[in-house]
Amino acid sequence: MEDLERSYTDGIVTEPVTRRRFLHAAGAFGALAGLQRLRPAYAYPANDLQAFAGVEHRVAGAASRTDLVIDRTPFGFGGRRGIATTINGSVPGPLLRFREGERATIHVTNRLGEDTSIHWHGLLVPNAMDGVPGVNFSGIHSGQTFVYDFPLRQYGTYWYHSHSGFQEQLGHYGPLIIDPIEPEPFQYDREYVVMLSDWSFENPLKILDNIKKQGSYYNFQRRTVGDFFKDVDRVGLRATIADRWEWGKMRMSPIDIADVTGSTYTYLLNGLPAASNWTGLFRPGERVRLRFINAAAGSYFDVRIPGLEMTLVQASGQHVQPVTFDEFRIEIAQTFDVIVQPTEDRAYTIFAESMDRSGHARGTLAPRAGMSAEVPTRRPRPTLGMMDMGMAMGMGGHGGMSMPGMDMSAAAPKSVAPAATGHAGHDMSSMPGMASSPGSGVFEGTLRDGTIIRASNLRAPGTIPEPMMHVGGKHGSASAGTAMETRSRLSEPGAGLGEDGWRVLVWTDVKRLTPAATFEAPAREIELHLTGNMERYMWSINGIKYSDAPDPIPLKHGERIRLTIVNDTMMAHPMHMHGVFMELENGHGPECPYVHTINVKPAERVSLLATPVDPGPWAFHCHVLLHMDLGMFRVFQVSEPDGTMTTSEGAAS
Ligand SMILES: [Cu+2]
Repeated sequence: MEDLERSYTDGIVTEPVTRRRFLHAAGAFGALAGLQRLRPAYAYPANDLQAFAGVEHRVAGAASRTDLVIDRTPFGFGGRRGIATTINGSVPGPLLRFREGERATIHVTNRLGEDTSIHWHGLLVPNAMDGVPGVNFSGIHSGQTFVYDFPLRQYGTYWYHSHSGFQEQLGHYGPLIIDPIEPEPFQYDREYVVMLSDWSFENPLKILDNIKKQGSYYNFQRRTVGDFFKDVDRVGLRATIADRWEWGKMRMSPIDIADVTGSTYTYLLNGLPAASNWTGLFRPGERVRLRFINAAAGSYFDVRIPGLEMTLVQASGQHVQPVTFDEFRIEIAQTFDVIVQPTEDRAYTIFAESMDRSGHARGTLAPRAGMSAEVPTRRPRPTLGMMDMGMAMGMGGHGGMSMPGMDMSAAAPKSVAPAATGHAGHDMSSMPGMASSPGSGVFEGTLRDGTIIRASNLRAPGTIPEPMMHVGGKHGSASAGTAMETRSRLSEPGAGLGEDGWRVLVWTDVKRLTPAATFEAPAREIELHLTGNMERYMWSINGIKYSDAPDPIPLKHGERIRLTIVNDTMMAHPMHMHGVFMELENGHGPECPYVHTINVKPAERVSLLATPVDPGPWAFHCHVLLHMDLGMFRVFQVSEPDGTMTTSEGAAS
């Protein structure tokens, strides 16, 4: 990926400053004023209830020209400053607000001194407008203005971000809302965008360098001898030793929850660190819509608002049947719209812990500005179990110490090795063909990049994939610790969640509001394996990183496909498909929800249905920025209606 070549020269400036020096600098350098200026309107702590009622936050008007300028701007907090990659001078960028059915015309001017781009995450746009350099266009060169112009074919909460280098990590992201033509099936009195992200004063290149040298560089929370004896007390010596031995063999650690952590990240809510306490105002009894967006480069957040239950009304921007819970994990690049109804005349904390518990973002809902509520203490770091290694079928749970080596034959489907087909790279001829197992299709072959294709699938559309054994095919040296068994984990809240006695949102709870009128079975199944090696910090798909992948994966215009994503690693990967909504097969048939991004847990097998119609090459990748950068990325090429393949090339003006 050419645009991901390292092009940073100045990057981030980190300079610890004393208070005196900081105040001195503030006069000359404008640091304090800069901080104020950096914040977009919707991120200001509220002091006027009226000003925060709904659509006043609109920056871009529908059907009118929107201008965005990408530049570098000083950014900082807590006495530290750096240089952010900003959109119209702010982090996050301005809220873009349009109306469904209208047209967006957005002029993007690049003042960075290096190429940039904007991708409209989750929007169904013509291929040339999708904004991925090297896939859809050549990028926006410095000094140039590129005009994005596309019809708005959907409603909902989305966001936008750079697809160039590490600009997204440096602040190049913002929220995007498309108001629906039809009235929404739920009511609310006011609304706020709650955009979560992660910021580091370290240059992203330095972060990558550190982590490549040592996979656990940012993981200071290593297990100790004390932990060992605690585990012995809990599960016994034999199980503890067996567990440690298995982890060692996998060259993984059970605390590899996140590869970049709060030891370098500061977690932000609407561009503000926890101490700044972003505040959204309400009048007691009002229904408040919170549009949560996870714009982090590498962090999942577990979100709760103690004292308030939340009702999900949209996921990935699309209406869902209301489901009520106390906590949710927001996947990287996902959006969840929830409604809360605070009735008391008091403040409530919006608490967003990072998944690995190394830090948190925080904001407040309050009847008056300047109020705050108790901020919960972070829970202990979760540990992965053998299930996350694909080793403990039907045993144990999260954070548990399941004994490996159990008999897997009872539940394992019989595998039938297919005839070996043309396949470069690693040997997949012993991959389970599964022709005889229920719920899977007839093996058709593997593409040169290792993607498995099956025809005439037998499993009913919308059903959950069955557990599968991973036989042979370890995806080469770029992959370590290939999961032995993969299965659906959509009903699980995820590592570190679900043990606090409160309700946690899981994907099997989510159903689309209106069932699909037609819900056809897929004609073909395409199976991709997420692969990697944490110790060497290599990430790939089917054991092949993007730069070595031979061809795009071909899709036919209008064909119904099942995309099966198998996570053979022990880290979670939020996978994002450009250009098409996917229907997550979570057991609800025609009520399966639409998603643009789906998290795939360790050792999980997730399947989605899709009917791509917009021709051209579309990116498909992990939304952990470093994983994408290092090769967990593919291109799907959708044919023209007449079956021909064309490459779309946008041109900078
Ligand atoms: Cu990933």
